[in-house]
Amino acid sequence: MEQFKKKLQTLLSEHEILLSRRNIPLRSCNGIFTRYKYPVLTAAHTPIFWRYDLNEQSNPYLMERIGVNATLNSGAIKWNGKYLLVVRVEGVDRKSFFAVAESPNGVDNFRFWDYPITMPEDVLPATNIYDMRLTKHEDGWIYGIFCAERHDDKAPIGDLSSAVATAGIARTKDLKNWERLPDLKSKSQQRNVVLHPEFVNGKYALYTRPQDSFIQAGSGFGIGWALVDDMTRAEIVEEKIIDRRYYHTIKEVKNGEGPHPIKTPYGWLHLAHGVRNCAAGLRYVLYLYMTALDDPSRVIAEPGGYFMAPEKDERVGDVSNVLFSNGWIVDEDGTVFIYYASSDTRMHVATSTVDKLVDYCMNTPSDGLSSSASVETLKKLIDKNLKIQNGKYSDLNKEYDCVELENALLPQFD
Ligand code: M1P
Repeated sequence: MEQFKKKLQTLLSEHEILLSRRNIPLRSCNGIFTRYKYPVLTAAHTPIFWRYDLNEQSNPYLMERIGVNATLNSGAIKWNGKYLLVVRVEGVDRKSFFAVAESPNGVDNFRFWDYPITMPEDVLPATNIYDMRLTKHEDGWIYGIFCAERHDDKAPIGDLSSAVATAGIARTKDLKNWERLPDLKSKSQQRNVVLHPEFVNGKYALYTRPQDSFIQAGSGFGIGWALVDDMTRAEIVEEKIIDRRYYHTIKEVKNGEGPHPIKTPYGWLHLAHGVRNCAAGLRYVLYLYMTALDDPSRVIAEPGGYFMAPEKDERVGDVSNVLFSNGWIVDEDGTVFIYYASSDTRMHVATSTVDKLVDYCMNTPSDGLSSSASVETLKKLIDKNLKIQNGKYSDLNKEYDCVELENALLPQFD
């Protein structure tokens, strides 16, 4: 009895230390965003009372009964002054479900609500649901659009891997009680479907990702756009591609919209993921683009290359070399909290501001789609900079004691 209680005390204390740990901003390497030292959520952050049976009679060894494998791809929303993530929690049984975790400041102290979300089924129950995008729409509802995955019953007998992806749709007013609406009707499979927060020409607007099969985007060619009359029976009748994929780019194999775009005075700011193939497998990175305020389907800025890519520990996990984001929050003061998962395993935050991200989009050269174009772009910046550096800043390097500077900076790279 005493031993059980002691063990439980240790478990609870260690968990509390993890949950209440302060996060530490790391020195920004590129001036665009700030990463943080610790992930904001890992499998170990899930409540002890989800994983252990706390009854000494039925669990005398105090062993874990329901294991959690990962906490990843989370939708995000600011709600009653708190930073909320609708987390994709993946059990050791490979099933994902949604659960809300809440933080007072957006960068640490995330705690799960007591119960996961009970998501009602569509007419055809799904085997797995994941990657919710949250949209507080101007119609007054908060919508959650997510991937609903089912076995492909047309697959040859014995093929238990082929699946079909559709966009599941649900809505809520309190993030606790969810009304399930029929899955999005579409000619192709769909994943990474996101609802735009405003009506466009009096209709609901969806960012889509048509795909040839469960994995391959193929002839889909990129992030799509479709207008829908009614979210209670959403159907894609016409779909156009607004953010195309190109050969030998970071989004050559596939791409997908992240969270819904942020409205700025200069246009809609979008966060997306791009995928390319290499000898090590698929590599997922994050990129930004902007579209016009009067037409959110018209691209107005397309900075070349990635905005964020996996670094250090982020590179390794269940599906290595992956950054994926489907949630961000913008504060009244313009701070942007970017929530991203690394390698399908854990959740992180990075912070920036709307102004910086817009500046990044507007002033980062676009991808010229060839090595020679990249060199020409680079030469232009070098020409401009050498004039400045050799002019009014010609004495800069000499003014610093390099050893002293290095010593001052080193601890921050920890
Ligand atoms: O494993 C990486 C990601 O793979 C898929 O992304 P996409 O929809 O672009 O193919 C998704 O299963 C996503 O959940 C996962 O993180």
